Amino acid sequence: MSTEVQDYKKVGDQASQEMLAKATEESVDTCFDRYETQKHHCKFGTSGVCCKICHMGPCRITKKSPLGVCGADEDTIVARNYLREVVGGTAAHSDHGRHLVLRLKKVAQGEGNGYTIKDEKTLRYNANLYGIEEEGRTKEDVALDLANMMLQEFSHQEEYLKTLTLAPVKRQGVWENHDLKPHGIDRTVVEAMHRTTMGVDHDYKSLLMHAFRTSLCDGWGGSRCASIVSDIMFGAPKPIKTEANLGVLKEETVNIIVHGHEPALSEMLAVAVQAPEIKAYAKKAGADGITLAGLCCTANEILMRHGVPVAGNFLQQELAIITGAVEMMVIDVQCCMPSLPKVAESYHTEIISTAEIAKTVGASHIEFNEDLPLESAKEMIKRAIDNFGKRDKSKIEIPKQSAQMVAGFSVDAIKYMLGGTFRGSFRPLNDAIIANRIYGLVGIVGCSNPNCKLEEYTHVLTKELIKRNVLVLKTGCAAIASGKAGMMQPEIGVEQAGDGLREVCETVGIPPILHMGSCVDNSRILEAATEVVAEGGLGDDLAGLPAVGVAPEWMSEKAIAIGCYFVASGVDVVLGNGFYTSGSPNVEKFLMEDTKDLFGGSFHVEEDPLKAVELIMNIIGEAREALGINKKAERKLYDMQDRRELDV
Ligand code: SF4
Ligand code: MSK
Repeated sequence: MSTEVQDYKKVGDQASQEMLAKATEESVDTCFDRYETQKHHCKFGTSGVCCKICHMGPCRITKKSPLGVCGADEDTIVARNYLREVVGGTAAHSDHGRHLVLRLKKVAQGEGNGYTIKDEKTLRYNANLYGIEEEGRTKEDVALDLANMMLQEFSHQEEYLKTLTLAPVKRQGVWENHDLKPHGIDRTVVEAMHRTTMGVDHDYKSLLMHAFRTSLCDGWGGSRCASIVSDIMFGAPKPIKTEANLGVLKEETVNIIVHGHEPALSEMLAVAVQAPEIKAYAKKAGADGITLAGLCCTANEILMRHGVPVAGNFLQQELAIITGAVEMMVIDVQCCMPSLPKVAESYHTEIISTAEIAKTVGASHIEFNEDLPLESAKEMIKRAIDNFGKRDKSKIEIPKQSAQMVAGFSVDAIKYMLGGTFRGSFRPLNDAIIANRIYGLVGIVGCSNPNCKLEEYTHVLTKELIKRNVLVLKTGCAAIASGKAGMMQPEIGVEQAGDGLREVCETVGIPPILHMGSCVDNSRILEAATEVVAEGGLGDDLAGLPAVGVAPEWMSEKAIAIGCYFVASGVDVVLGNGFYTSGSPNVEKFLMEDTKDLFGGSFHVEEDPLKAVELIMNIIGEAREALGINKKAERKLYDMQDRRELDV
């Protein structure tokens, strides 16, 4: 183990600091140690000029050797590598979406085996959006048509992605004009891999345009399908209270952690832990109940629908095991470190992998029985309970820290908060933006990364933005970071918000930081922005809205795909750390500048959170100026008449 990791302050929250100190004492390696041994990164890799696409290479571009064996220059190599990263992210989100759509199809065919259509209203609303006849038809018939339509989103060979038609008309025109509309998701991804293989597409602009085309398959395709179908089968999220940080684990209970991204199994686990026979089984084992908690985006999925507490985000997955109090960690897909079984060796924790496509050496692989999902979930919980007696009590140390939070702001929930059941609408939000009570909207999304002081950027940015009357929308691990820091307790958030934002939040009863879900739920942010445009008064396109996306501490290819679909949708995106593209000034110029002319939004890199705040305020200020709403905030406080009009 590296001896260099002594500065636990590198990790923002105290719970993580305590667990890192414990890990050192117990000689357990974590990603923070491994980062120290890996941090002298290869410059060819970080600048994107290393190519190993064919076996004449690997080729690395330098001043002395400016071309690969085949003649590829730095622009081609950097753009090819970039496109392949976007493909990785798009494929991950979309495959997640596909599994859910296939499950919805089974439910519709009467083979749900415990899964049902929980939210008929959401089903019918979305069927309508996609032009599927729903009136007078059973929910199963409607669901079958919707599932089949969504499956075609993957398989279309000649037609374009249907979901694109949900974007503002002007945006659709931009995509049309730039030939950016993707065909089916599978076709687009396969084509991307073809374009980037040896000897095919060598024009960096053409490669990058396909990166943006591919990303649209993610944000408007696979991710959107995932969010819609999850809402139909598990219920559209509504504001719900829960708690976050390692302190949600309990010494006296059996602790089970679900980790990854797909909600299907964790939904069943959330149901199964409530079963009387399971509770009795835990009692018999000497436990005072069962604590089910989440990590990463599986956590976001079940916290938004069941209030299941969050043990932590991406970089706390190993630290959770180090508490010595986790009986079982159930992993599915994405962001689950292969190191987990190695960490678990020092404790009694069993790591269970559950997805056919995601096996981990050292984990027990128990494929989730789709025919008997509830039984399967109960068996898994019983196995965790059996593990309770194997704890080494001398190794148990659970940090005390946990903070209350409110999550679950789907677009529907926001509409409801703004206007009530019968008048649900974004009008009050648009009016507040026009009146400069709310200066703008910022989506803060993405991961945590040991390459920076954990979560500091996210916290500084969030605090400064709400102070300046910016309404913050959050997803993924960035959302969990704010939850752990207590900023998602509405009272605390409101206290820290600027006057205008506070006034709106207090009037309509929303917090200034809205937890909108998991990584795939970034599609909800696009949906919310589309609602703002449709409501009127703030332009006719997503480009030009006083809105910005930020990925402060991103690490995953998925974050690159997300950034690309925001930019292709016309929204500026600020990154806390840059891409592996510095080896090609042309590629960087295309991503950071040319895209502004093409799409209306572009990437910006700013490593200093306070400078990022200034940058974001300037981008929003320019948008407000162009919209003609850059006037001073109306300082009028709401009177009773206003309140009645906003009655929620
Ligand atoms: Fe080298 Fe060209 Fe092969 Fe890449 S594709 S490894 S640059 S020869
Ligand atoms: S889990 S992709 S670390 S946000 Fe969605 Fe967190 Fe990033 Fe994974």
